Amino acid sequence: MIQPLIRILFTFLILISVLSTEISSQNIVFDKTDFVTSGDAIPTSDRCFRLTEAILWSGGAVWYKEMIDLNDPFIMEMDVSFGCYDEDGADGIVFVFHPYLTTGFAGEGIGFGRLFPSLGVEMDTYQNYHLEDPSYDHVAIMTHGYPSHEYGLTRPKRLKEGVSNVEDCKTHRVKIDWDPSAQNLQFYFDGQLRINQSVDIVNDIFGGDSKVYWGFTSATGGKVNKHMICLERLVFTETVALSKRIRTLLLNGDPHTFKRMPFRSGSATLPSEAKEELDAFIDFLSDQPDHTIILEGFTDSSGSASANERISMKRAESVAKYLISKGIAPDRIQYFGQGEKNPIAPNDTEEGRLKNRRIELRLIKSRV
Ligand SMILES: [Ca+2]
Ligand SMILES: [Ca+2]
Repeated sequence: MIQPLIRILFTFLILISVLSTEISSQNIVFDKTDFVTSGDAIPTSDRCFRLTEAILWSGGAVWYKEMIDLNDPFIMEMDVSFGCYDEDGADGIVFVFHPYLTTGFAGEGIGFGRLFPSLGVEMDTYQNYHLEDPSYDHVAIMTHGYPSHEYGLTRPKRLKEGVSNVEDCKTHRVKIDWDPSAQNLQFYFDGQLRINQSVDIVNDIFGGDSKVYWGFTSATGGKVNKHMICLERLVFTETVALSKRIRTLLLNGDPHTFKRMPFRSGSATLPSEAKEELDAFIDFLSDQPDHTIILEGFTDSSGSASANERISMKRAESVAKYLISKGIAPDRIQYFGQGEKNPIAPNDTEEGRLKNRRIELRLIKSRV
């Protein structure tokens, strides 16, 4: 009984932190469909993934589908668990930036081995003597998939101060914070700042290319553990250029939900971060003159159905007006208010309601 209560309290605290920064930053509303898995990794809930089961020589990875731009800030928080076996446990989890959606070597490579070029924040739970691993569970920034600390960007240190083992059947909170203006990478474990490293990731690691995927890799070898991650919070500016995946989806007639339209409850004013996202669509929409642009507004279930229909229509209209102000012909755009119909998330949490307050975009090819 106590654990669910703690979980609820924890979720509540996270929500407060998310909501308090909602207006000024780019908190991403996400779920498992925003990620791709490889190897043995599988989603176990909307935002949790099992990277490996506690079996011999297993490897798995979870990657965010879209590339990010390392010239923009990136913050990610998650809960990780390294399983329950200490003495016989291995190998850990690595947070990775890498330009390809691939998984590296298992065992001591922790699914990160041989990924080139790459930067990995290694959370290593097994001591490989020949890699200069210390006896305690440790963290270090590693580059290009070299698992040996001889080549690490930082020296290994304990994941948590005064703690030698984190394979303790518990979840641990991890936060990665990349600040491109200061060129500084921070790693927090259970609230403790453990790595604070200045590094020019774009130039020194990726040869000037700032577009990368990010994700997690994990592996077992001759020793095993069940490795899990649950993503809690993402803040980053999505790649401004519209991804090929979204273009294809739209040209197939599928709807696209805008990621960064956190309309305040009851308001139809276009949030400023929404404009940035819409700007990425302008060129693409201009290039499809034979397609009608359909905008549909949706709300959460708070308030009356008729008021929700009205406000959702106004929100869709705000988006339409913005597109028109950027040069899209008004007669190409149709907008509708669907109110609280078709929720995509439960309406009994603020997080779910925020997801439901959304605008969907569809393209329909006009008859010639
Ligand atoms: Ca190791
Ligand atoms: Ca251990």
